[in-house]
Amino acid sequence: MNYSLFDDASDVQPWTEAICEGALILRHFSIPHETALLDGIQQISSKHPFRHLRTPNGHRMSVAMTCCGEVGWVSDSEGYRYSAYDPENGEHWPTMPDSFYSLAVQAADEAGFPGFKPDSCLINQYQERSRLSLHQDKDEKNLGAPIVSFSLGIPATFLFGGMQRTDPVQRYYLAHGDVVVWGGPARLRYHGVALIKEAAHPLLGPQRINLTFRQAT
Ligand SMILES: O=C(O)CCC(=O)C(=O)O
Ligand SMILES: [Mn+2]
Repeated sequence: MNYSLFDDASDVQPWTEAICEGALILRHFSIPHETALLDGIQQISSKHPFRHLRTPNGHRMSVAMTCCGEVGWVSDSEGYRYSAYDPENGEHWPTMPDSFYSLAVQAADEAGFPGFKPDSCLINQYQERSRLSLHQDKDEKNLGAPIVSFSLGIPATFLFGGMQRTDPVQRYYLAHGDVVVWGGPARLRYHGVALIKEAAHPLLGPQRINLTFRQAT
């Protein structure tokens, strides 16, 4: 199926926007590859549907999640962790599609992090009024590797803070096709997503999908 919004997606010009040392946004990066990404998400979520996990203290997350890769990120009353198995059905998470892997490696490389070997991709689904509160990604064993985060669908405001939760937060508009990479001195910066506003995307409808690649094991 051809999902592309552009007559010739290879015409789209990407550009880079710095956030701070170790963090940047690759604008439009994934637009030429949107068909492969959307096909992959469809295949993964048909067998491992998006679900609203509970935080360790019992709150239902407003973002729905699924995963692919060697391990997937899960949360329940026992805490946050990576698991090789989908807790909904006990099956191994699906293999990360080759297209996902190579795009994540390429994005990391362009951001100045060569040799990225993602073994986990968390797929987040946001709808109107979903949000992700400020947090650090610190459940990964390899904090030397960056986080590579793809945005698809309706826009979001990405919140990028400091090393303390109470540090000031910068706000970045993220659109379909944008990729945020943070690593090195920025790897443990607090970040989150502000309340999603009602919108519709021509390919994805009223949702935002975020793919977050990590080197977790
Ligand atoms: O949706 C986003 O842009 C960020 C997602 C995120 O920070 C996470 O899944 O840990
Ligand atoms: Mn995160």
